[in-house]
Amino acid sequence: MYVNAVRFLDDLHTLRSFGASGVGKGVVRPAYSEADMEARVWLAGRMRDAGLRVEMDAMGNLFGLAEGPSLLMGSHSDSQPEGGWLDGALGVVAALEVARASREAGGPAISVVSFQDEEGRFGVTTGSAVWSGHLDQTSADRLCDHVGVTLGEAREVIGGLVTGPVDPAQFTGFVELHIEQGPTLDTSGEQIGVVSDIVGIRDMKITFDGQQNHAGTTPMHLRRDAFQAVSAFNAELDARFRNVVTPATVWTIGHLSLHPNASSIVPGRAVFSMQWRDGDGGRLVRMEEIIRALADEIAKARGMRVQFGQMLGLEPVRMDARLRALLEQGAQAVAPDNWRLMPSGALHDATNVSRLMPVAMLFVPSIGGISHAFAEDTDEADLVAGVKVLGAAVSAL
Ligand code: HGY
Ligand code: MN
Ligand code: MN
Repeated sequence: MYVNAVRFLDDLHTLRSFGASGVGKGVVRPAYSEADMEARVWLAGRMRDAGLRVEMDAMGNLFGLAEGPSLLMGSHSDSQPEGGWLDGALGVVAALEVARASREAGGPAISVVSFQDEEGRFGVTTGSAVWSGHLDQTSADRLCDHVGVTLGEAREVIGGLVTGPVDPAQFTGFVELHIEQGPTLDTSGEQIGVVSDIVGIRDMKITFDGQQNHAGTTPMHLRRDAFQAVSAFNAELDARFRNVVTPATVWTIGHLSLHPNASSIVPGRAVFSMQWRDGDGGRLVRMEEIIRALADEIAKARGMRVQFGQMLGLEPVRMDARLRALLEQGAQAVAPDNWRLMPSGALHDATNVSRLMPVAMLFVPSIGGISHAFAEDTDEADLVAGVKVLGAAVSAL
């Protein structure tokens, strides 16, 4: 099979033009934004050019389908509010190239997917969560982004493009190429990572309600300042986790909104995102207990109310042994003794898809280990190597 590196890189750079941030190679292409929808329309055209039948489900997951049973490949083309050009996009465009190359070589049938809202404007990997049955459409539609728009409202923009549900039974498996998004391969100098497992995740909003008041006249000892509660919670959390977490466990408060967010007002309400990830589902549960107990304790001590939002999450998953072995053989052929087996600390659509069929994943290095930032990048030789490994694996099917 001949993987066309020029055609692949050309498509990848064209996809970057949708929502280009103007800062480095970054993109701003959140789910259902104008840039995201324009990118999906362009991708649909490239799928048709590749001889694939285009379908879009009600979530906006975009499929390019081969005839008959096929191997599904792809990832997502939505981005974080500030995202890199490769997170998700690489896997989608690589899948497109492998589908074309395999067809030209008379190889196995390959279908392509770009899932919607992998980056969780509304939750955690929302598009593939609904497609896989992990989340029902009605519950998904009620999820809100950080400014109060519901998914149900946001997905109205896809109206005319929807063709209907896409039956997973036609796919024999799913393979996703992605950038590593961490420092492991860049530090070791290895070109390819074959994924062993994907970590599990929990994500919920926490709200402290105190008392909004005047910032000049309210004595410090009488304040019920919601930001002070968040600050105390954050300062204490690491110590409470100490005997539970490992060096591989991560936790993040990435979004905080204060009400009414004004210099001269003691904030009465603080809403923040609490997210934690680990490869051990039991540890995720213990961390949740600690989080809830600490937030309750802080609210009580400060005369506040605490509310916990809907718990979103995915369990850790193991990659399929057979598909993984094919990727390992491909890695050894393309980058002899210059690849490794490794877990994924980032979440991926493959986690949801593993409910439906065997899945496997492949990584290429991220320069400086940077991702979810405009500065995200990968050497083009490494990007092409990743596509070649996919090509080799498909040839060996
Ligand atoms: O956050 C994640 O791991 C993924 O990029 N959505
Ligand atoms: Mn991604
Ligand atoms: Mn991402």
